[in-house]
Amino acid sequence: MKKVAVLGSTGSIGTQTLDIIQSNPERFELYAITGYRNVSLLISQARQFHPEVVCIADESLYDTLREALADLDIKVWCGAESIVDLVTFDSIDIVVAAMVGYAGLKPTIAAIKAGKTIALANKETLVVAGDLIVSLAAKHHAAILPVDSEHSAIFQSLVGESSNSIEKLILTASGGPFLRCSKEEILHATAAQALRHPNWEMGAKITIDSASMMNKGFEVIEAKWLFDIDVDHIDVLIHPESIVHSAIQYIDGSVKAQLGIPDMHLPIQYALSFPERIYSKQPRLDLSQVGMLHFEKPDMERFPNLLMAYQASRRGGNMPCILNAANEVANLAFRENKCGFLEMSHIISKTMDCATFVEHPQYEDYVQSDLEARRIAQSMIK
Ligand code: MN3
Repeated sequence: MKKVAVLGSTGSIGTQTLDIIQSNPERFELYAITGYRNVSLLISQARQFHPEVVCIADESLYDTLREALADLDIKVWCGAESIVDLVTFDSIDIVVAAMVGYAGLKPTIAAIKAGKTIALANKETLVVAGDLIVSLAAKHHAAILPVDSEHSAIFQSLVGESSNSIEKLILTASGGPFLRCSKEEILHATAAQALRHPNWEMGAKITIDSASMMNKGFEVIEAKWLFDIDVDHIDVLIHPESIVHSAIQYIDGSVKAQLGIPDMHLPIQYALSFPERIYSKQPRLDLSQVGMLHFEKPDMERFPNLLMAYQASRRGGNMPCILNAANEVANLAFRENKCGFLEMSHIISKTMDCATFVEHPQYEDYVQSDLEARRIAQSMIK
């Protein structure tokens, strides 16, 4: 029996993780859940699963949560610091890190230091501080298992192989809703259009990142740290059907890929059950129904965020942290109709130019860089 803590249980990955736990009660026990401010969903999850601990990040909702669960024997906590404490509980085996953005960094570090296995959905953690995370994980013998579908595909394609036989990684990308749009059309894209992802149902922040290709840029950086491979050996390939979830090209020319329907249940479940594969009741991929699969190179001119992610990673140091902070500010501003679609790229690029570069950042440098980059990016928004 694996005891699981789900950080971000009310989000898209979080709710699907709970589905899997519910379908496999003989294997997994939900030990703790945390949410940002969706208190009603957090309450119903707590009543359904009876975890040991429930924590809400937004402290103003603490009383609502506590009163709603008063008749149950559940510890009710609040605040970001409580999430950091919660992940270190002795009983927890796996921490599913499914919070959105930079907020996931601190609790993930705490879980790694406590030697927990991390099922990592929060890619921003590796974008912001990949070197720190990887070195801490090695020091504390904490395994980091990918939940992101592309990285899960690579992880699954690596089974039985040695990492020194990899020639390159091929990360697939759906291309998002603007794949066939002209630069002019992208210029005038609205948040409502950007939120209509063709294949994947996800939260709002990542859906905008997918439309702008920043998500894929982040995934390149995520792959670099997870699989210890230089970004110049990571290719992005547009694949509109989202059936081939990613691939590895080996030194003998062989390409191994993992395929499936676009659904996060499988990668989440694989991270939870690893090294075992367990039965899933999700629908099966029927290639005869799919018929054709298409692939093409990405257009970095129409989608400059992808190029910026490569540049940030090559520069190294705190540059990916700056990239992420500026993107979080621009992404939110776009969703609130405070900046245009391509303006997001402009804000990120300017912030990367202006923020203080630190070549060998420590944890505190990341905290400072994040704050500084947010200030710079915010100053460019009306
Ligand atoms: Mn992905």
